[in-house]
Amino acid sequence: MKKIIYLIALIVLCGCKGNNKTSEAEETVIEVPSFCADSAYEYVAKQCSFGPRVMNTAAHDSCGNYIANKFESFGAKVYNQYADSKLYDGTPIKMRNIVACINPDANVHILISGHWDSRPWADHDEDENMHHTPIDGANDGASSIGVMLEMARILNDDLKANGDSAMLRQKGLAIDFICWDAEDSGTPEFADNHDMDDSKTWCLGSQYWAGVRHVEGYTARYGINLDMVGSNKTIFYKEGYSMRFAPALVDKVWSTASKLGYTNYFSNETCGYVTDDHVQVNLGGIPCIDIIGADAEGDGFPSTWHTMDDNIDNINKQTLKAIGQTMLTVLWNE
Ligand code: AHN
Ligand code: ZN
Repeated sequence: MKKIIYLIALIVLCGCKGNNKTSEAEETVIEVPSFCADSAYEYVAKQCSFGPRVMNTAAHDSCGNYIANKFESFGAKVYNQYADSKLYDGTPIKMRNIVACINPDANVHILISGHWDSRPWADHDEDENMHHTPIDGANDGASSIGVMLEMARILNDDLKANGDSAMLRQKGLAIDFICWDAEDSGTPEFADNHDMDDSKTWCLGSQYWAGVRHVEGYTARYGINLDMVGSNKTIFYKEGYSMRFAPALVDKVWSTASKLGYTNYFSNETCGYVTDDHVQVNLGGIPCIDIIGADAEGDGFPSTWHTMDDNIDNINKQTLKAIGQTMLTVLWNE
């Protein structure tokens, strides 16, 4: 397997007088597996093939089963959190958070998350006739899960192939991949009351989880939430709540990306505060950042955001690679 060699420490100087060895070089080379963007892309396409993942639909239920089964096929212990909630207008919804844990018996847990639902309304589409039509959410939803599935595949391969020297066993780490439901349920732009403070209408799955964990007493060292990590022409700014709650983790991720050469994706500029699932994880007491795609050529979210164009045609493998390789490198250097 092709490995990426990542040099973390180079030189340790020894300046003892009277020692004719005036310097000593010490190298630590960490080999990080290669993230396969083709594989992640297939997982994104597969999720989209079910149709929009809108709560209370057959497509949603089938795709939920696909995601849970796929994680299980990668050796994960899967927890399902089923819960009832309500949309902004009172419509009852059935939610399912899917938590997939790799190497579950380890002492220290790290949480990686993203939402798997897709927006029920293309309310940002330029064609007003589409505003009530659900979207595929290839980027907004499926991309994060695609990256997480590929990470799980690689972590499981490492556990199977490398015994006690597998990365997670060496470090005593468990990775919990949490797939949030009902993130994109927030009050649509066409609703009469969309101007009021509607932050509580988004992120319903993670709000539920912040109150009731999948395992009682669950905690993690930190969390990284992924959102819209697969589109063309995208850029990742340092997000406001992430900087407030976990600035050192933001630095760790962004400097890892920079060492890998992904400075065109990971900008050192900050952006505003985004209401997203990481906020709920932070409120639940676990420091968590959000890696959320923005439009590299304009202001705000990617141009396909909450439009009918958020489909598989606008998914970019290089973007998936930049995120996936950065994530693996962060874990392998934990
Ligand atoms: C708000 O627009 C309030 N939050 C954006 C979070 C989001 C929506 N991420 C993806 N879709
Ligand atoms: Zn969205």
